Amino acid sequence: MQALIVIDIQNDFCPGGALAVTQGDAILPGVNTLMAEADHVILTQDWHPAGHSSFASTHEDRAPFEVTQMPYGAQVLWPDHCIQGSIGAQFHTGLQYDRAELILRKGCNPAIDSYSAFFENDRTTPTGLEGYLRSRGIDELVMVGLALDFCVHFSAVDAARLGFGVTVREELCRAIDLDGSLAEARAQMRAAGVTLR
Ligand code: VGL
Ligand code: ZN
Repeated sequence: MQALIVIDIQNDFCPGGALAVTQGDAILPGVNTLMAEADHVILTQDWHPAGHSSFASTHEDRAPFEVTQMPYGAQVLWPDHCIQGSIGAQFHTGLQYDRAELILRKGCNPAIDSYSAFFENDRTTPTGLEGYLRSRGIDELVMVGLALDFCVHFSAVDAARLGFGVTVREELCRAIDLDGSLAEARAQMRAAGVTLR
């Protein structure tokens, strides 16, 4: 059984948003078509408390897009984005997601970021999505959304490692591309057995 996972198509990741991904909104028509056709649709929503540890503004003398060391490893520091309840955290108004069966919110723990829909950035704390999918007999995943080199990348690699069949539809994703992060993401997805098409 297959499910479509639509990752973080929220105002803050679209043009005009706090962490805008170039052409992030250009994927909307194609994603809407895929959602209309999919057997099962799951959405993820980046959902941070104010003052989240992944925000540069939370740390003294730190600028957005710098990398810092957290107890769980390296972490990019981001502009404040997707704050719980804010307009920026809402899904883009052009996203037609009535058919979504599950909306998974992630990044809620103030101390740990969560790019992946499966694990927080310590790579061990589960979100519960694996159990949800397995208990519903879903073993094949198609992923689309934002950003290809962060949340789509980590979700795809984790899903493949957990044994799901994973296809990332690259033309229905857009990337941040920070210091070669897109090339790195592609290499790691391929190495994990993710199908890119
Ligand atoms: C994301 C950076 C920070 C994403 C989320 O959705 O790719 N990127 N938070
Ligand atoms: Zn975030």
